[in-house]
Order: sequence, then C-alpha cells, then structure tokens
Amino acid sequence: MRYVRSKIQGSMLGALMGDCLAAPFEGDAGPLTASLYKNYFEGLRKEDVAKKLPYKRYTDDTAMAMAVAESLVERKGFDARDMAIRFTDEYFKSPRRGYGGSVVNVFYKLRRTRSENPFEPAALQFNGSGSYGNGAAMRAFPVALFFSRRDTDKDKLMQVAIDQGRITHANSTGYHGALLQCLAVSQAFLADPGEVVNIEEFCKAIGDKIRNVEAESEESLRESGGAAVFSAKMKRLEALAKQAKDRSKIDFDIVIRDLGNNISALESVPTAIFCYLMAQDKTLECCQGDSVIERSIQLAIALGGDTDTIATMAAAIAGAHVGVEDIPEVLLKHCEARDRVRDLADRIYAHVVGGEDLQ
Ligand code: F2R
Ligand code: MG
Ligand code: MG
Repeated sequence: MRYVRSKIQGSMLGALMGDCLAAPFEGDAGPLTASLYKNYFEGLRKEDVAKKLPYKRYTDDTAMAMAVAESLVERKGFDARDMAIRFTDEYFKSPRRGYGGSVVNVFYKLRRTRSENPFEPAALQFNGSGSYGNGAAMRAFPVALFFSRRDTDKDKLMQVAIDQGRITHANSTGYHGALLQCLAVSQAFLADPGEVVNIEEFCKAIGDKIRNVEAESEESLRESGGAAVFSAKMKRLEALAKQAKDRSKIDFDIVIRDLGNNISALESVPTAIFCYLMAQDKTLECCQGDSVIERSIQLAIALGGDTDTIATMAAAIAGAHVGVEDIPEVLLKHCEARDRVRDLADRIYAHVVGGEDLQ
C-alpha cells in the first residue's frame, strides 16, 4: 500500500491541472512555438503561492471525471444509470464548459428519459455508429484508480472502463480509447515513483492487453475493430518514443502526423501516453522544470490541437506514476475545484484501502 494515496492524489490532481492549464490553448493548430508555452508557465510560476490566485476554469474533461469518481465511490462500484444521471446533472448545472458538439444531445435524451436505458441515447448518435470522440477516454482515469486494489479488480477495471464510455460513446474507438487510457493509468500506478519506466516494457504491457481484448471480445466488437486499431497505434507510439529518446529531440510534426492531436479518441489517447513517456526524460529541451506531471502538460500544449484533453490524460498517467509530491503547489493553486478533486481522491483511497466489498 506504499505510495497508494500519493498516486491516487497525483493522478486526480494532475488530471485537473492538465485540463485547467492547457484549456486556454485548445484548438490552436500545433506545433506551438516553445517561447509561447514557456512564457506562460513562467508567468504562472511567478505568482506568490501564499496569495489567493485567480483560478483557471476546469472544462468538460474534469466535470465528467468528477462525475465518474463520485458515482463509483457513492455506489461502491459501477452503476450505469447513476453515472448517466451524474453526467447529465453536471452538464445542466454548468453547460458552458466546452463540451463536445454532439454529446450534449445524449444529455438531453438522458434527462428526458431519466436515464432509464443509460446506453440507448449514445447508441443512436451518428446514425447508429456512435461517437468516436475522446470524451469517454478523457474522464476514464478514476476507474483505473478505483479498481487498483486486488487482482480480481483487473477484469472489472477493463469492463467498467468500456461501459462507462458506452454511456456517451458507442463507437468502438470511443470506448476502446477509454480502455487504453485506463490501462495506461493502471500500468503507471504499478511503477516505482523514483524510477523511470522503460518505454518498451510499458508499451508492451498495455499493447498486449488491448490486443487480448480484441481476441476475447464478442463477434460484434471484433468486427468494429476498435481495439485492433489502438494496438497498431501503440506500436507506432513505441517506435516514435524510442526514436525521440535516442535523439534527445521530438519531431512534433511527425508526432502530430502519426499519432494525432485532435478530438477523436484514436488521435489523442496514444498521443497522451507519448507525452507522459517523453516527459520522464529531463534532458529533452522542449519542456522545462523537474515535475514529470508539469512536463507532460507542457508537451501536450506544445503539440497543439486538443490540448486540454491530451494534457489531462497525460497528467493522469504521470500522476499515477510519480504521485502528488511531483505537483508544483503554485501551479495547482491556479486550478478551480482543487479541493473537491482532492476530497474525491481521498474517498477513492478510502475505498481502495478500506476493504468494503464492491457490488
Ligand atoms: N468541445 C471541445 N472543444 C471545442 C471548443 C471548446 C472551446 N474551448 C470553448 O470553450 O468553446 N472540447 C471537448 O470536446 C472533446 C470531447 O468531445 P466528446 O465528449 O467526445 O464529444 P462528441 O460530441 O461525442 O464528439 C466530438 C466531435 O467529434 C465528431 N464525431 C464524433 N463521432 C463522430 C462520428 N461517428 N461521425 C462524425 N463525426 C463524429 C463530431 O464533430 C463531434 O461533435 C474534448 O476535446 C473536450 O475537451
Ligand atoms: Mg475540455
Ligand atoms: Mg479537449
């Protein structure tokens, strides 16, 4: 149980920081010039930490992640209807948080039907093909933290990662993106906070798991191919990460071309994993500071495109590895809702160490 509380807090608060700090750059075509984001971080760091700082708002990424975490701790496990109600309540309480263009239709239908069939509205999106957006993946990390207690949690983790995704994203790449993100957080959770993870071993571990899902899944899921495309993308990610490490330099244009930086799960979840893996290397000159979490956020911003979402996913993975001690307090002080997120992290921790039986 060593480091467990630190890792849960690191992942939850890191994800919040990624969302709040990278949101102002969302939609800028990448790659961004280094001076732009370096000056931004220097400015944030100059503030007096003892002062009450003006906060940066969290977006849909954090709103939905908090709903996932709250539902899991309140229901002591996955309850699709409860989670759907929380997504909907969160949206209607504060709709101007930069939600995806189509997912709001799901919230209207869920509200109208009182979420009686929580998966149905999402299944009807895009003429029945479902959303391939990264909204299911951006909020998925609390699932990996909640199901980190025992060996028997592993199967639940995989199923719940997918099922929480299907409440809004019925396309296979949408919910398999959520699964890949949870596998990455889970793998980082196992790593020693004082050690750098080996790129090859990390990619192999989660690549194997996503490949097995493909082999084991039902016929309908296999046909839709979501897991297979992610497993191919993991190979490309591994090659790019090793190349960048050997040359101590990242070619941003190639990363954007090969991994992507947009609103789809397929073109953002592997990119977030790449940002986390690269951020561990303190010799890379494209980002600054000693914090792995901060560096992963800087990298996500540097790539441009869907910055808040790639940053929140990268930082959730990084935080699960290095823990809360890695977070610079002055940066966290800029983030809205940090007390609510810290409290949620502690409730997940209480569940993980508490021995309450899951449903
Ligand atoms: N929405 C945004 N950013 C836009 C502007 C925000 C700006 N900063 C502001 O404040 O105004 N960001 C957020 O959306 C992403 C997550 O989206 P999610 O939850 O996946 O939504 P949705 O609507 O399901 O999918 C997004 C779009 O993808 C296209 N799409 C998805 N599936 C499709 C399909 N099967 N066929 C065709 N198109 C499909 C649609 O254009 C959807 O609207 C995160 O970045 C979050 O930060
Ligand atoms: Mg957002
Ligand atoms: Mg986004």
